[in-house]
Amino acid sequence: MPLGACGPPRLSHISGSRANDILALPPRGWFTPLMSMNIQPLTGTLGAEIHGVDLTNELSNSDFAAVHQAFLDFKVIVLRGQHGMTPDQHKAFARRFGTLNIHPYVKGMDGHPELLEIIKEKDEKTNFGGGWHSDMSFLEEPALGSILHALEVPPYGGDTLFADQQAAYDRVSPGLQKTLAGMTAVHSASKEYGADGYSAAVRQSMDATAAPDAPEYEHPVVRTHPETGRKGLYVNPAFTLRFAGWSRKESRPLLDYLFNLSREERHTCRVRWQAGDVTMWDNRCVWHYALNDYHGHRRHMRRATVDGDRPH
Ligand SMILES: O=C(O)CCC(=O)C(=O)O
Ligand SMILES: [Fe+2]
Repeated sequence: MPLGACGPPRLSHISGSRANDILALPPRGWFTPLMSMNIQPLTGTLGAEIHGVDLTNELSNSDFAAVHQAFLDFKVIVLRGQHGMTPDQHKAFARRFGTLNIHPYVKGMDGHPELLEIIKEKDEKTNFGGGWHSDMSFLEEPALGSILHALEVPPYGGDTLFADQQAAYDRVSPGLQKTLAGMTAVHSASKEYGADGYSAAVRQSMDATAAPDAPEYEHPVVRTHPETGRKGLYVNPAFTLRFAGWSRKESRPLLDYLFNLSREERHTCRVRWQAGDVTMWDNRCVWHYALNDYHGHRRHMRRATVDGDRPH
């Protein structure tokens, strides 16, 4: 099991008598933090709950290394019960992964422009993120990850779905993999944030600007993860308009084929939220989808978005 830096499997790289010495006499301050963190996979493919982490305190370097490794291994990590985590603590945790993004089209929280308040009021019908996507793929340097904190959740519904794009890529035939390897696709916010776009429609409770003329950027259709080296599909229905050099009409059948593969149930997981929970996902290799099945109830989440690099 890819437990990375967490718990006893980490010792597997230490061989022979040295491993025995360490197991016999664990030095304090090394053993305790690792053993207090427990990782529970959510499915066979994707996602894990991490227990024993308190984000209202600054993480030690070793705890952060363990969380970071779990993030790379599981791509979606859920840290339950982070009650009372303040906006500053939220940003401080996010900054351990990189610099923070300020969304170009959605206004941030008062006093904290790096945090998005994702709110659906009782009387609203549209939600934010209610379709499969990878955050900010419409930027030249799309987001590395997003960290969502649940402040108020409906009594039922409002789950978030995730789909593993590296597992999807692994299901593509060698012949099509070869074709895709040389292709790039055009991404833009113009559809989602255009006049008729879904994200533009949530402007009632979230201050979003329409962006029909948003710039277009090309990204490889197959992205190599900059930290793990694994390949994954990197196109999504919300922001990918067409393949570079192809018309929209020509692109449609192959994009639809890939999108169907990308959302196959076998490599998805689902996070059922409780107030206080924090979930972080890796936008470089995961899609997500916020379900909109709780009309008549309020849901309030807060997101920090970590900047990423240019896909290659
Ligand atoms: O509200 C959610 O569950 C996720 C919304 C979303 O797409 C996002 O925060 O990036
Ligand atoms: Fe999103």
